[in-house]
Amino acid sequence: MELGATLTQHVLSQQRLHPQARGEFSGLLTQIGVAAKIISSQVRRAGLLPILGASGTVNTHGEVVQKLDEVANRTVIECLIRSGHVAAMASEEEDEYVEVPEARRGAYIVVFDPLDGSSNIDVNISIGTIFAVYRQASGGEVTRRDFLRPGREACAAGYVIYGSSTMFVYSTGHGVHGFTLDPSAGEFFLSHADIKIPNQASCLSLNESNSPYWEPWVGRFVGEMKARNDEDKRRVSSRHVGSLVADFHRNLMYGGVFLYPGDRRSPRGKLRLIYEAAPLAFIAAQAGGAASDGAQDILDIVPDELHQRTPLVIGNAAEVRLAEEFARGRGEDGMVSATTAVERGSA
Ligand code: P6P
Repeated sequence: MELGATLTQHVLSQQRLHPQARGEFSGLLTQIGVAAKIISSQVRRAGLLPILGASGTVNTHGEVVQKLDEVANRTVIECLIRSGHVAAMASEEEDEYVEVPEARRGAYIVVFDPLDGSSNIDVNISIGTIFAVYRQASGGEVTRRDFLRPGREACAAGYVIYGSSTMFVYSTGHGVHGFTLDPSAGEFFLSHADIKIPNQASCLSLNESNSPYWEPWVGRFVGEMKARNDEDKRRVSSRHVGSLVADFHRNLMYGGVFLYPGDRRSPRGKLRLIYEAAPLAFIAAQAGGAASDGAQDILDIVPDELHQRTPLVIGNAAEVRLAEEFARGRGEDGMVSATTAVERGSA
């Protein structure tokens, strides 16, 4: 059996699709792959190394930082700096963006969550790295505006899932391609070319223990999805890992919709726009799916702060659009829901 192209070979082949490319972009993506391999080796041994468990410190969001978060964060930062193609980067684990020293500075901006789902580290549940790449907007000094960009402006996005195998999934705007790590070769090999989300949304993925806090439309949407299961066939299953990358990847491969809506406890939801929702929205769109905050496409949202949260509905386009219909208060009863009306001040 012929092995698929390696990640580096594939990235170089994609370079031909970008006439202006001079190899910098390819070099940068390859270095993100190197970071993924290093993190994967640490994740695979986490139970054996004294890095399991919390480091005792808390990050900018008041969340206990797991040691593996710190290791993954440092790994990505170092690989990006050494690539020589990055001007600055923003990480979930860094209060402010990190500028690359002048001598090693390149033309790209990278945003990333080094290890999402870290609360699952100690119980051996799949976790992931999420990233997006932008060309620096301003030619001169790096400013916050280089990061406050709509996801539609990204030139690449992707994620790594450390699951039963380690997969690197990315897009440069020409389809979504998945690579599986062969640890014995130390290489990612193309295993899932041109991924498209299946037409049928067979998975419904959200944390239903939040239902006491939901706006009414969320309950109606969930009810609509479950009502598709009738006597002759169960069409929708509830699947929720509680690790965004794992939930997203399963839905991408099997068809499904993931929601983390805003609610009474957290009106803007829990997930981060710049380095979680937007990169996955880029992938979803390239795979024939969609992503929304309930009112607008995630890729069109212009962030106003680095660690901004956003409600998220992501997966099959039809179900994302249906969720938007419910959020606008035109669910099954066609009436504007009380909450929505109050929220919009039209009550
Ligand atoms: P909850 C993991 O901590 C994470 O950031 C995402 O990976 C996941 O989707 C979400 O939080 C789970 O949050 O409130 O359901 O535990």
